[in-house]
Amino acid sequence: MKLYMHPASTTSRPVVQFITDSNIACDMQVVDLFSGEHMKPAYAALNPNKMVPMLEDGDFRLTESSAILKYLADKSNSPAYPKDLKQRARVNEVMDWLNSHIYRDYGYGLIYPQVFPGHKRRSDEAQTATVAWAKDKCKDWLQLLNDNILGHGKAYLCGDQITIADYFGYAILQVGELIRCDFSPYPNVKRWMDTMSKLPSTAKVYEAIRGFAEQVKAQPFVAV
Ligand SMILES: N[C@@H](CCC(=O)N[C@@H](CS)C(=O)NCC(=O)O)C(=O)O
Repeated sequence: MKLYMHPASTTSRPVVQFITDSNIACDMQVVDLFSGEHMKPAYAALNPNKMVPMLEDGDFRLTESSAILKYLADKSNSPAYPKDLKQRARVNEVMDWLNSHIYRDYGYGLIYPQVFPGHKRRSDEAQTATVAWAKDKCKDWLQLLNDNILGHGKAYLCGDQITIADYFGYAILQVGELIRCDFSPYPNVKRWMDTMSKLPSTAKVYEAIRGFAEQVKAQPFVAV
């Protein structure tokens, strides 16, 4: 198998980390997002979305980090994607929640417009309004994550065992390091983030994004 990825890509990181932790045999093919390799015909022919990650397993190609995680977990018979119907449904539920609720406001509303020029809104007014609106929404999502998903002393998002939802969720929440988000008002979120950050694979997989956070550490940002 081959994973087309980039170390600075939020959605590549959970897949790379899961592959690493699960000892899955998979080559890593860096697609250089910074030089626009993903927009060029060679890669666009493989993935018309022109994005990473993309998994190639023989002549089968799969996009969408959430779907790739599920495929790899099933293929490797991983306990991180339980077979029990209800436990599996819970993992799917949390991954959908992360992807469709918090990531939309946190990544695309709060963080990326402040950090990536291509996401910046066209006027100062639109930029300020986008970021302020997203910040309010993120506070609600983080409170829900803290009280509901991670409440009742749960070690991980779906219970006492790590699942692919944790790999996915950590990648999404960790991007907040770029704008120096502070999770201390959400102690369950902070505890879970600390647990995930201490996985042996985290340092290497998150090296590039932490290097980027270092580069922008003097810039003022609106954060939660
Ligand atoms: N929903 C997709 C999102 C993929 C995505 O946004 N990839 C970004 C990197 S994190 C990308 O390739 N961006 C290139 C671009 O937008 O030009 C997934 O979860 O895999």
